[in-house]
Amino acid sequence: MLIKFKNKDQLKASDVTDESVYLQRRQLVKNMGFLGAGAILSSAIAKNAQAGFFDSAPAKKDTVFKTTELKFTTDTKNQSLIKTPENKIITHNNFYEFGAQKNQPAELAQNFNVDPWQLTISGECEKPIMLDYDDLTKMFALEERIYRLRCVETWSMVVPWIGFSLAELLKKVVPNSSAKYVQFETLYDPKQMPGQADRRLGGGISYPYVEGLRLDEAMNPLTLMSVGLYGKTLPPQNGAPIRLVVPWKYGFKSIKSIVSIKLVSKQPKTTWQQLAPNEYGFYANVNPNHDHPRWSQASERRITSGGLFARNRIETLPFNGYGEQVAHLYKGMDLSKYY
Ligand SMILES: Nc1nc2c(c(=O)[nH]1)N[C@H]1C(S)=C(S)[C@@H](COP(=O)(O)O)O[C@H]1N2
Ligand SMILES: [Mo]
Repeated sequence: MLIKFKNKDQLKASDVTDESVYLQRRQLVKNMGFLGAGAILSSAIAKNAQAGFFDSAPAKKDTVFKTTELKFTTDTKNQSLIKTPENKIITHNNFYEFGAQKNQPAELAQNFNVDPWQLTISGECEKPIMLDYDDLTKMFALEERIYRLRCVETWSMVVPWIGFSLAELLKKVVPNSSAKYVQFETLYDPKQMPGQADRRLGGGISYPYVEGLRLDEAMNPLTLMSVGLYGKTLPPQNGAPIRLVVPWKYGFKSIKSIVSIKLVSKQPKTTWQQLAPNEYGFYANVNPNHDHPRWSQASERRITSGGLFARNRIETLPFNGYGEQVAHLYKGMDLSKYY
């Protein structure tokens, strides 16, 4: 799937290079008759498989979902980041509702129906509201935010998200003085989400997927409600029609396909914390100095335009490089206790 740019001014040299190199490589592999060659893929998988997580190759089939172009203001601050090619962002996913392997969401989410959609914002607030599908992209001015995404499994990407600050949405409902945390919930619909109907496919998670933030984390200007990427509405595998993006935390905090946002007084339960509390905490701030019990978090593999065997090991940064904007939120806290 090629990127269609609305406006030539938005086309940067880095976009052209990344995308065309990747497409050329794919074409080359196709010509050589290698695409889908099990031997090559499975050795790559064996190399990358880590501690029960399956890091498989991009999906082989071209994607078929419908997206529409969005109007947004371009991110001028983060243009120096090298973006992960769109094709990798939309085929290498964690979305266990559509299968626990990296290539499954892109295949199994293609018929996911996101219109109509209802997102309720309720709980400890003065003016609870319900947004429908059109509100998600029309109620707020959309901006592009080019953010690093660091998965707890040690791979990372750079994604040009489109969206609006969660703070904008929360200001609309006017949180009251009892609101201390925000709880998020993904759609529960086993008819549409095969991982919710089949425990093995869904990685043994009890659904719906739930997440949470402290209110001050939720109000931080970096915290994004994303409705698109690479200039278009989100593909289903990336969390259509609306998902959270918290760039200084491990990827699992960035909950997808949200139907409920609730202001609450107590720290909410989160899916991964319930599954393995010694491995995944409530805070989950990216921290190279606090290892996962089963692997180091000191470095990461950045997914770029390179091939399956590309060596893109880089150092992981505290708060994923966003310390200047968010470290103050955790002043005086022992980050190895509140991991
Ligand atoms: N509902 C839901 N949200 C989810 C997940 C999931 O399995 N279900 N996976 C999380 C994890 S582990 C990561 S790394 C990111 C991946 O986002 P991406 O596929 O858009 O890169 O989504 C997060 N949000
Ligand atoms: Mo993740």
